[in-house]
Amino acid sequence: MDKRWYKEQVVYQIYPQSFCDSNQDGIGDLKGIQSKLDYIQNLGAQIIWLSPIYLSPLDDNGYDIADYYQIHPRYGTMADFDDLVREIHGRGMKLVMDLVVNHTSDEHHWFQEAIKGKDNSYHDYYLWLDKPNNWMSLFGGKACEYVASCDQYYLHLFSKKQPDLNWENPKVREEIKKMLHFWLNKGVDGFRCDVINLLSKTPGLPNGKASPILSGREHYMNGPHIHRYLEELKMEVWNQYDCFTVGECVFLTPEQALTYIEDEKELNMVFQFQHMDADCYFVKWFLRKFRPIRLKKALSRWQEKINGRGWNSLYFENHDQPRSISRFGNENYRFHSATFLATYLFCQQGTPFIYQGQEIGMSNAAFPDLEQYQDVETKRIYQIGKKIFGHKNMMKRIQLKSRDNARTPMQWSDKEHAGFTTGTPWIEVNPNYKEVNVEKNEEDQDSILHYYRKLLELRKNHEALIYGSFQEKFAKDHHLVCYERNMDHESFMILGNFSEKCLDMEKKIDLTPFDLVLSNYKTSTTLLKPYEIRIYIKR
Ligand code: TEU
Ligand code: CA
Repeated sequence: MDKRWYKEQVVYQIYPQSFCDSNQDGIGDLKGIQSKLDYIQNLGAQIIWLSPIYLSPLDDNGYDIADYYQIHPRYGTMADFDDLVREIHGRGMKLVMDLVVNHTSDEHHWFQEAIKGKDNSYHDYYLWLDKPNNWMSLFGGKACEYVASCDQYYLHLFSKKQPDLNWENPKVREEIKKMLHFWLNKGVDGFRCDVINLLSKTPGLPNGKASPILSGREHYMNGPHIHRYLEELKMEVWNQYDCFTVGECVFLTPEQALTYIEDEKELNMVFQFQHMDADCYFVKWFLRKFRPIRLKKALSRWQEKINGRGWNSLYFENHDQPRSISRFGNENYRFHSATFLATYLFCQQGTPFIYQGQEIGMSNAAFPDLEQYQDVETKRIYQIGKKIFGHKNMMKRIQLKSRDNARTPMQWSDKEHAGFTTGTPWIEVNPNYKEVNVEKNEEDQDSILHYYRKLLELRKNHEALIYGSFQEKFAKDHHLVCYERNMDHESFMILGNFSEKCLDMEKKIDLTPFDLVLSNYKTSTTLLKPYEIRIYIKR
């Protein structure tokens, strides 16, 4: 197993517009981020990933890019960006940017040219159909849209303001490589590659199998030329830098993952989604009751399949997912379920990803009114879903699953708007900010934040927790979590109770050969209390 910095370090994801507002216009910005670098460093994270900050009409909060070379003025200037990179590197930290190249904004000048007519030189930068096909958008509804000036339809797997790029066109690939060099030469240390397994589409964009779950998906998930494109990026760009890549890959199995990450051949690691199905069927809006065993099974499968052949990413939260306490834990056990989840996940083999606010136990805002939501996906799904399920039922789904649950402002203090801004925040603050905030976490030695620091420090100081092998015990147990991390002469055991009921393990495990290293309860008996978790080391 090659030892690499991005395997040993911890990533902290920032959603820039919701992190910290330095000029009180209600929107987080680069100077705000700069003012919080101490905080991130003290947490024990060394890599910062920024969600998109490029020029954009913000239909999808920046995942719709209008110019890859410009910073959106609401976040600051290119000089602010260069400053931020310098500060980050000055601390020995790294910066990872979001790379969104499956699509651009419809306001990108390539697309503005492309719609002028079939003979325009940018026309085939995008994907066109003479007749619509049956593909469905990941945001709901049809995936193609008519353009009168061309008498054609363009493909958009996401919103109609996000036309898909034509990766078959070598000119598109040249443009992307040029842009990557631009950011890498500025000192950026890597990329989180948005929906990277969707780049390649079956030529001709034929109809797919009709399915309630995304008709057409067999024509663009891990499509025919995806590996050729990624090899090209790797050979012609990434290999020339000490650069880190994590590819977001929707609906990926571990077997498929290995085709991208075995021996890091194309990407260093992927974000997979299988453990995100622990409370839904395949598509997030089709709810089912959360069961810990489903989460356990999915995570363990990835550990076992990837172990020794590639490297995992470890995440429960990001800007697209509801908060993990509300979803997999229990808000009534905020401290214990938050620390349980962190320990259970981050002691596995892979790179830990923390999403802003996770380290202080932020939970779902679950806004009751549709008007409180800003997300394009939420609004679109509501329109489609209310015809089938009705208003009340749709609102229930949205409260549990809307991406805005993760996008409310970072809760810094109990001051107005949680200390995020003194202006009017672009989205409402979670009303629980008086209880749940950084300041309170700092003051309380027994807070979630302090626990995170101890946990990350422990991982940093023990190679077995980073590179050690993974062996699960009690795999079929619905509530007991137990696994070992072994390496050379060091061996750890993680033991926890994934439930609200006490769990007796006296007859299950002999703890005599172990020493306790870290735990989220003050006393340890043979009874595991609600969401109790312990890290043991073998003597
Ligand atoms: O998300 C890809 C994706 O398929 C889902 O996570 C999506 O956000 C949604 O939850 C499906 O129900 C990436 C970005 O992370 C997301 O923010 C963007 O909206 C999307 O790509 C398009 O760029
Ligand atoms: Ca601002």
